[in-house]
Amino acid sequence: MPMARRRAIAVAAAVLLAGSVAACGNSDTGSDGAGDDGKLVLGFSQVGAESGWRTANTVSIQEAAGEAGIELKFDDAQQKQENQIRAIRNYIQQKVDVIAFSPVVESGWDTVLKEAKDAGIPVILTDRAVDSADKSLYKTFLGSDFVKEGRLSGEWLVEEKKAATGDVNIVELQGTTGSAPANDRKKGFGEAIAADPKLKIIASQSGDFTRAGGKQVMEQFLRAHPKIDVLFAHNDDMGLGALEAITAAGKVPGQDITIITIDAVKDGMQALADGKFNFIAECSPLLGPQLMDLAKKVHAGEEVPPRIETEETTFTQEQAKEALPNRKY
Ligand code: GYE
Repeated sequence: MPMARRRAIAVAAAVLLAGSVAACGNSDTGSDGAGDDGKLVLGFSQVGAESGWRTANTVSIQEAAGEAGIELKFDDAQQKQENQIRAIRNYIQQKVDVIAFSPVVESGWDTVLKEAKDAGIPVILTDRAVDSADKSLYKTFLGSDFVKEGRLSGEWLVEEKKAATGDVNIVELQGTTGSAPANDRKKGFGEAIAADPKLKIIASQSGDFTRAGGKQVMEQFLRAHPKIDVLFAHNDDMGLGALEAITAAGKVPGQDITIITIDAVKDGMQALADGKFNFIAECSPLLGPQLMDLAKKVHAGEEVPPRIETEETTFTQEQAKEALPNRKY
């Protein structure tokens, strides 16, 4: 494992540890929710530590809380909805000032969100959406437009394969089943490639947003399908895992198989600059500063827009080479 990555993991582990200690150790916040020193207390439930994106997102939130003078209670749900519900209930019991969370899947949140609302604690959704019909259950949703990321990926492919003759066989590595980014990226990509009937998704399966998942599912795809022209992976990490499977199968990634991913974290950008990936749609994990700003506003009872979208771009191999030296995550 490269040194930089090892260091990033060590930092993330330290951050997570510090966060969980804070989460257990601070139940004496008093009835007004303010911390011992009068700071705004934000209870945050993170999805997990499944990807480079998630690590960067956690660091962004931890750092921004410190800079904003907000006391952060942090919980890592290890990609399990039941853990997130438990963390949110703990935060309600502790009477934190504001709750924020990145919902692992879209469905099944109404009950716990209603509990927070009844307790008078404002909730902010960050990164991923919920499908609750009652929009009054949360104040705002801060995050990317995942449908657009999928669509931009598909549009690039349509252009790239314009001159190809015969069927273009695509395999798709989906993110966590039932998660907003998996549902939306699939939708956007599917809609865009419908413009060209020779572009065909011949297999589509979840790799759970992890490298190990991407590798394992890609191995299955390669065994089952002799002709794979394109891989669309819902995040960089699954694409990076798939690279190992593709190389092991004696194929050249980026040449024999065109690879499109989403996120644009450093390792993904490096693979793109090296010619192993062909295109990345960016998804920014740096949501911390905006989240802290929103927490202060909703705590002060200020109106906030119901939806705040992250600004993002896309990268080709040439653009990745240029952008890489200044990439923060
Ligand atoms: O793309 C993936 C992560 O929710 C946008 O979750 C996030 C996604 C991101 O595991 O790498």
